Formats: sequence, structure tokens, C-alpha cells
Amino acid sequence: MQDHDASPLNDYIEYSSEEMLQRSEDFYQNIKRRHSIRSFSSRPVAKEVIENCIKAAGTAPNGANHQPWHFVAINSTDVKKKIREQAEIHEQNFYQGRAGDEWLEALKPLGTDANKPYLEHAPWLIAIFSEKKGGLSTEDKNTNYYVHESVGIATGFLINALHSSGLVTLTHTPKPMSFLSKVCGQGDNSRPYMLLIAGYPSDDATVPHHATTKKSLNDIATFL
Ligand code: IYR
Repeated sequence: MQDHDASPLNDYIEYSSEEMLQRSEDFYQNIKRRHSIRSFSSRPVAKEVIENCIKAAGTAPNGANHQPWHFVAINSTDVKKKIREQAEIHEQNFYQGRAGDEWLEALKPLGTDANKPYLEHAPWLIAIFSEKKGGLSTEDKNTNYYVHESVGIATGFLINALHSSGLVTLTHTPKPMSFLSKVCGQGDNSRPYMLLIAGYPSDDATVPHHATTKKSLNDIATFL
């Protein structure tokens, strides 16, 4: 390895084989209770919880540690209303034909449509942005690497953190998403990546059967 500053790995925790197996099983049992929810309660969620989850997302592996992401956490009623209005306009176009027949057919079992009341009902919307230029310091304007991969992994961490904290989420990608940059006051360097809705589920929240069918280990994995 090339010469570089480094300190010893001092926060690794080794578990016994039994504990490792148990923890992997526990993790699976917990994460399989994560569902995309489309009906949210308006019960408030403390800002500190969202802050912790975003801090967790910020630890994700990423290209050259430039951390090419920005999270805009929205609790403001006004901003949520604006996002809902804009998203629903785009979604109406999408569902009225822009999606195309095959895509609309694929979405049928999920029961989605152009109405997005949860964009106003849920306590928190988290708009995730990717940054083309950056660096270790927020002021840097160097090339960022593996931006899509990095922001995707950070988004996964964020979803996991929110789920583990006891909240439910929905990943939402209104198409096109450019309106989010304006509503969230983001400049040219950042691109909207995804909108996460987070909060408590409403009492009548449901999970579509289609979404609970998961491929088997044999289908998704090959061991050589
Ligand atoms: N963005 C739209 C459509 C949509 C697309 C996919 I792929 C989904 O898995 C779910 C929805 C919407 O939010 O309704």
C-alpha cells in the first residue's frame, strides 16, 4: 500500500460464531419487517431522530470519501404542500399515459395512483440529492466518483436507520424530479436522487401482497 496517514482499527467488534449466526438471523428478521408504506399518520416525529438517521446515512461507503450527497429534511407544512402539488402534477401525466402500458401494468398490483396525500400527511420528507462536484470539504469542487452508487448506498443506510428507529418509509421518485431542487433551494451542482417519506404508519396502513413476495435465496444468490 502507498504511504498514507492511518490509525489502527479500534472500533471493530468480533462476535463468536454462534453470536454471529444469531445476529445475522436477527438482522434478517428485523429488516424483513420493512415495508413501503403509502398511508402515514400525521403524528410528529422528533427532529433528533431524523438527524441521527441522516448521520447514519452519512457513514455510507462512497467514492474517494467525497460523500457526494445532501439531505434536505422537510417538516414545514408549506414546503410539504408545494412538493405534493408539484409531484401530483407530474404523477398525473405519468399515470395518464407517459408511463406507457407496460409500466402501468407492472404497477397495478401495488395499487398506486397519482394521488400522494402522504406527501402532506407524513411528518418528514427527506429529499436526497447527489452532487456532481465536491470533495472532503463541502466547499471543494473536485470530481466526485461513483456518485450514483454512493448515494444509493447512503439511501439504503437511511432507510435502514429509519426502520430500525421504528418509523416507516416510502421511497418516492416523482418523474421528473427537477422541481425538488427549486423547492429545496438546491443549486446547479446537486441533482434530486430520491424523496423519502418517513413517519408513523396510519392505523389503516396496508402492505400490497405483491410487495411481500420475495425471491428465494436460490433465485437471488449463487455460491461458488
Ligand atoms: N413514481 C410513481 C410510480 C411508481 C413507480 C414505481 I417503478 C413504483 O415501484 C411505484 C410507483 C408513484 O409514486 O406513484
